[in-house]
Amino acid sequence: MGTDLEKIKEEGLLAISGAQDFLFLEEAGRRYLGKKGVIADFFDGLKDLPAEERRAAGQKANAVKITLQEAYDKKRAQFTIEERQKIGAEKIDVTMPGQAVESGRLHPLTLVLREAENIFKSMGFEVAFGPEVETEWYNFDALNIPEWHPARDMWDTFWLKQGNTKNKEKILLRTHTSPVQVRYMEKHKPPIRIIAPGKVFRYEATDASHEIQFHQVEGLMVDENISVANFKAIVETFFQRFFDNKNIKIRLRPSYFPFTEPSFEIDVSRGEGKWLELAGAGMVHPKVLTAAGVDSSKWQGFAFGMGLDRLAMIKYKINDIRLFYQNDLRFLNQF
Ligand code: YSA
Repeated sequence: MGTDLEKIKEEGLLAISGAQDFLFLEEAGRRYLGKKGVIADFFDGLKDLPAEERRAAGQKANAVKITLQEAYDKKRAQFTIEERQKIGAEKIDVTMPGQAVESGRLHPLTLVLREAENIFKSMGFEVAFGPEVETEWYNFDALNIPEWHPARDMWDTFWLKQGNTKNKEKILLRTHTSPVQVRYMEKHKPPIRIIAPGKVFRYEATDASHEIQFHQVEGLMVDENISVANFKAIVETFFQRFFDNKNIKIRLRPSYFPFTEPSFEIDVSRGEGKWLELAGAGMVHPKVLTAAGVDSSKWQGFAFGMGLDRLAMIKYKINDIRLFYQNDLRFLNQF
């Protein structure tokens, strides 16, 4: 029995490795590994063996079957698909419907950001960027929020372990895009007209309109003789164009930010009586201009920080900000 198996193995391997084309290989496969092939025959014959020999013979036959199968699979992979098709082993039915290729699309927040950028660019604004990991100086102190200032509580902060920053400065995930104002003014002389979009982070509880990571678009305009009237005109023009909807209502509420005087909050409503706070804004505080090296007796400006996610919520009538970050294709495919 053992000798028979050795012979089967040798002959089988020879037939498989020597197959010149796919047809020969298929034939060898059928002869040795098929349902009525040599190995199957051998298994059939096991019942005639004495019980004490049956088990060992079965194990050996299994090992031979595995060896032949591996040799067969390896050889089969060497033949190209075309060769297999030629002999009809694999048919392609050209009338079958193809597999649909899902096309990618832009995230709703990207769409909204691009639209906002285009509107501001058309009004002469440039786009500026700043780092997401910020120093305490730019995020707070330079914006007239020293360490002892209670207004720091308005921005629950993710503080980071000090790295290799110069002077061992304290670092954090920026809580707003306002530090870009200071960074930009340090390097550019007025007149200035920029927007600065980007991610911001706050260590606070999430709900339908609050996330711990969201996006803001900062705006800054510095020139001679800039007033609240300029600010109102720019912001109103932006919203009218962005929403392209005459029913959108905007209201300015007096507010407080240490880096603006006076300060406002901008709320937007679709007209159902519900208001959503969209932005903080105001006239840039002279101390901020001075901290950034700008002569505040000559230049004035306004600035705002708009919640991009909330802008998208109003535009697309989305009632929960968290949907933007769950990567649920049923949601994302709607845009
Ligand atoms: C104010 C005056 C300036 O001269 C310049 C900018 C500012 C805005 C200020 N830096 C700021 O961050 N104000 S804010 O805390 O009120 O946030 C601005 C906007 O971000 C909000 O109106 C809201 O639309 C959005 N926002 C705030 N917290 C949020 C949020 N969006 C989603 N999730 C949160 N947790």
